[in-house]
Amino acid sequence: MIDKVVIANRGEIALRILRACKEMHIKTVAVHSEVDSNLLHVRLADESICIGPNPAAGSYLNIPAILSAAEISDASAIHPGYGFLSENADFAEKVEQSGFIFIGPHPKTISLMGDKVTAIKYAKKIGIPCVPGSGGTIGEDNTESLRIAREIGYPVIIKASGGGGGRGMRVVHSESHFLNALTLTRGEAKAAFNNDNVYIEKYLQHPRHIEIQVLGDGQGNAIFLGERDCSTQRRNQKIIEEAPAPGITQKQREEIGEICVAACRDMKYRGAGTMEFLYENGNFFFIEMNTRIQVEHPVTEFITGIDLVRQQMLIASGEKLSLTQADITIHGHAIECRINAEDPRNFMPSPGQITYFHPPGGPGIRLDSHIYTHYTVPPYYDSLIGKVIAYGDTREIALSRMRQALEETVIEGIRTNIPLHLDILNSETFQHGQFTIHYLEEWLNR
Ligand code: MV4
Repeated sequence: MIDKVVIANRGEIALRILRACKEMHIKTVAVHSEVDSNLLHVRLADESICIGPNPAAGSYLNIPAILSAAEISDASAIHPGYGFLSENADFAEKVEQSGFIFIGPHPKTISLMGDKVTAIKYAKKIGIPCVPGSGGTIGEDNTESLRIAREIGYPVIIKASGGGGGRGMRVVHSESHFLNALTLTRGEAKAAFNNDNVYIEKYLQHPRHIEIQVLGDGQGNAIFLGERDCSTQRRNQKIIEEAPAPGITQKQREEIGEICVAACRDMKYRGAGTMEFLYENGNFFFIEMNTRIQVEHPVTEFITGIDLVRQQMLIASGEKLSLTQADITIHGHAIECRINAEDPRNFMPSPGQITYFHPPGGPGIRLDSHIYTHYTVPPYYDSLIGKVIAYGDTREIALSRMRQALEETVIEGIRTNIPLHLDILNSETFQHGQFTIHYLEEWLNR
């Protein structure tokens, strides 16, 4: 069993990982930037090491500094959390070459899924339903590219193979705009990802974003833990997620889940992962796979009763999956609201000192947050300061508990998006679970 873990992250997820380690009697090493010495998990960790200055490039993305910290503290494993180095294959490889366990998939799996074209090619080969499209990189021959786009049928979307998560994409509504859009997307892809490979898909106009949670042990055993609906987003930043996805039947869940599991068995997937789909008119279309623990993992933990971070640790220790698919049953409904330090009207970041904090509580409420009274939210990182997760037997009860939890929460000194969440929860479209990925932006425009 792993005996000491370096937590190579910050904020709420670093605290989440620390709590799992404590529960499992695993020692913890917090590595942090200068400003982050006051983070809750840094205070609670067995050891802490300042690895660099505040900009992430010098600290949370500083591979040599993190490896040195692991060496100095004689740790056995490194947990990357989400964001930062969590899906960096080069980092994972260096972690393993330095003799540590990377708590995540094999570096080759990260590379395979990190390149969207290789991920889609793999998905197609194994029988995962994909969006109709080029199925591969578009070449330099414009006549041929125009032919492919026409065959797919407009509107199409041009995506960068090195992108993902909404970066490096452009929608094209008619042939007259196609070649210009292709040139622009290629140029941006080259600049942002140093990779000008692009591919084309049919643009789905009203999809929902539904993702399947999987666990694999790297030895060919795998299970799925239901789905999450993450459609409520603005500019590719999710703000509310829920599980199960409203309207998805047990039959649909099992069908898509078993396809995902077959893929995980085939690639000997190791760790926690998520297959992302667009869902439209009753059909699932694979778009990408995330090879990390995700921000929204608690909704899945609520409806399955499985601790996903604990499972990550067990798998990384080399244990076979002790869970079988028969152990996974879905009970009730869970909703997560991401609490951001930002202005609820114009979405500007709102860092600064929290002068007073009162957390929510009560039946079915979970708070994953590192904040406390007098904590100062630094301006250097993303604005997520916590997540309120509400559970209930039904979606209505979960929603009602969420509303009450948000009303109980007091955060003074900075602005938060709690008022926005309350407005969304009170909207009829949200209450009926009848939303697409465009719902929030359209609602904000009105
Ligand atoms: C799409 C799409 C429509 N059709 N692909 C954006 C994030 C990245 N993961 C994929 N994205 C999209 N791909 C096709 N063929 C619409 C989006 C999209 C989106 C997807 C999920 C969640 C939010 C989104 C917001 C805007 C666009």
